[in-house]
Amino acid sequence: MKKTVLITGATSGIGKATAQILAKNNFKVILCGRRTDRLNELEKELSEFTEVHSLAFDVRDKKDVLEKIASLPTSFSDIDILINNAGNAHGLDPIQTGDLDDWDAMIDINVKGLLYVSKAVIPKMTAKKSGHIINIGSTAAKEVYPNGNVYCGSKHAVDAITAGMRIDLNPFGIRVGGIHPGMVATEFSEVRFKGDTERASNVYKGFDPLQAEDIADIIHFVVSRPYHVNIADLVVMSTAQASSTIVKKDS
Ligand code: NDP
Ligand code: 8X3
Repeated sequence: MKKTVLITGATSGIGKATAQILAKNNFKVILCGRRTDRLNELEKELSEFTEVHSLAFDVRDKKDVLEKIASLPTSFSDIDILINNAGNAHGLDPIQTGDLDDWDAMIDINVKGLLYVSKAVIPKMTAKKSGHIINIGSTAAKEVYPNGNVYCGSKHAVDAITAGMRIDLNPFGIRVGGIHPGMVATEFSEVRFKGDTERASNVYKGFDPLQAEDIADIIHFVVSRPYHVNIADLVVMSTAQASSTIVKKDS
């Protein structure tokens, strides 16, 4: 029987590539994001391969998150796999000049949004005593880099929450794991630099960065393991990257 997967942040980057690979490999997919035009387009594209349902919500709106997930039609309401992927960095400033709205966005989306979506999905998993939750962290969950302060803090929180979920959901036989990518060429830097496309594209110049499809491929591997295998924690970087700040670039 097909498994049902809910993916947040499916309108772009890692989430979109994950929806594409899973749809083509016998999973039913629930696509989440705010941009309805993109959700509609992707739903149309993937409906050729599988059953697809879209849910538009802002993960910061806890009432809407809970209502939208509760409103899923019966054929999609039994979620086997939750991929908490929605998130972004907002700004790259030293702590002394950081923007309060950027800080709110990162904590509210990357941390609280992940919790709201999980709160909406977990009860059915505990009731049936099975499920799989994958939280997308970052290398920023494992180390802190200059000016990364609050983004790194939000991702360290994701790492800690992932470990906490794994412990608390252990009696229910639910798999929980974190995947922590290094630099992936998506719209991530465009969001971080507020639409400054030149600054954003410079982030990925001079080396061969990870692509969204590389992470999606790994997510497909992780969710395809036999049920007794839980990939608990995975850090993935491009070969050119050794740490958040050490990247071998063409000279
Ligand atoms: P993208 O900017 O390409 O995608 C971000 C996704 O998150 C979009 O689909 C966006 O959808 C969704 N999103 C953002 N804010 C909200 C919100 N308030 N409510 C609902 N959805 C939201 O970036 P990536 O694909 O790179 O990022 C995906 C995840 O991977 C993030 O958690 C990021 O931190 C993490 N990551 C990224 C790395 C990278 O280098 N790119 C490296 C390590 C981790 P919409 O705008 O339609 O709502
Ligand atoms: C995204 C990668 O290096 O900007 O999490 O933290 S990085």
